[in-house]
Amino acid sequence: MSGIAFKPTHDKIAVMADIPVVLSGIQPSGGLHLGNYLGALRPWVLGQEKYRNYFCIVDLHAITVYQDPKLLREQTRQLAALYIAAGLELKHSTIFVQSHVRAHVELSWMLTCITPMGWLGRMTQFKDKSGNTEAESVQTGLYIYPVLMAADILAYQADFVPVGEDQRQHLELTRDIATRFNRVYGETFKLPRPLIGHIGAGAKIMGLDDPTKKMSKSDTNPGHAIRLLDPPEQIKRKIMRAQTDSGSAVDVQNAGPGVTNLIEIYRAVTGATKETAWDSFNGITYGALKTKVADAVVASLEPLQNRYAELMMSPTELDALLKEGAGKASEVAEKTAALVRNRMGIG
Ligand code: ATP
Ligand code: LTN
Repeated sequence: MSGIAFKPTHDKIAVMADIPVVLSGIQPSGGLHLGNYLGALRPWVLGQEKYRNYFCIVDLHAITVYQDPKLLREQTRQLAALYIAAGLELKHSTIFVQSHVRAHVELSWMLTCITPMGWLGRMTQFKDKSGNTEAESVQTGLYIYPVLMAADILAYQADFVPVGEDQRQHLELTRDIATRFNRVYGETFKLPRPLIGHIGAGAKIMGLDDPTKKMSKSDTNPGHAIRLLDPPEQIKRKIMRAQTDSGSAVDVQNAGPGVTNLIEIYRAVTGATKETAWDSFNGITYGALKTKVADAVVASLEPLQNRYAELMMSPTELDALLKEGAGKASEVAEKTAALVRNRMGIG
């Protein structure tokens, strides 16, 4: 292993006040899928030069549902490698693990104290994840999860938060919490704005097995999601089995959710314009469409997969860069926590 991948260091990030700040995160709760890549990771990479970026691995969010401790540790490091393999560069982006920066938890508690329960009960992700579980036994962490997310964002006074469509409601809540804090304790937080569907993003990629449901990490059906580290043959097999509409050829005027999802995936991975992609597929068989989509997905993931394999050969260096990232992030988050303590009369 040459170590070349680690040459840039966080030190080179330009700390200039006039550059907008971006923060986002992904949970190390399982194998990342194409939706995570197209909705979040790739737009982060494509936009990174324009912003001062903080990208965290949100392990404290992951434990809102049970995670095997050993696996969680492994997945955390794997996600760091994926961030870099996808093209995040340490000269533009600070990469760190959420739990390494203690200020997130402290801020989260302080913000919990001004957040009404009614706001949290309305979150659709909470309703989906708590599902049919009796209120008596739903873990409280799942319920207050969005306040921790607000703390992640507000700790860095982020201007923008690039996420997939499913996170829009959490972003609105973050703005509500910040607004309430500012009103009660005086102007403290910037109001962050979501960046959804920007720079070639696929803001909502649907499941291959059921194109009416968003592609999701925690779905256990093997035909549901294209995982970023799936071998090419597996990706092809999954796409060839993807659910399409009735009929056998693409009719762009009447495309159903399955065909639409496949064409949108193609568009997102190739960067083709809407017109070009849709026009070029009109009238072709579903089999031919799937072959083209599968080839495009495999080609777009190949560099990431190669780089990931290389990075995972150097776990010590990965850990070192996460430590360095946490140091940089802490400097900023601690300042915000100190300001909030001061505003609230603590310490
Ligand atoms: P889980 O199923 O465990 O809730 P997830 O697949 O929703 O996981 P997250 O870690 O919650 O993944 O999300 C990471 C990022 O990926 C977020 O910005 C989220 O909006 C985005 N994302 C998740 N699923 C999709 C999707 N199907 N299409 C586009 N973006 C997505
Ligand atoms: N809630 C998000 C993950 C997340 C996040 C964040 C995203 C936690 N903290 C801060 C953006 C900014 C999710 O479930 N995808």
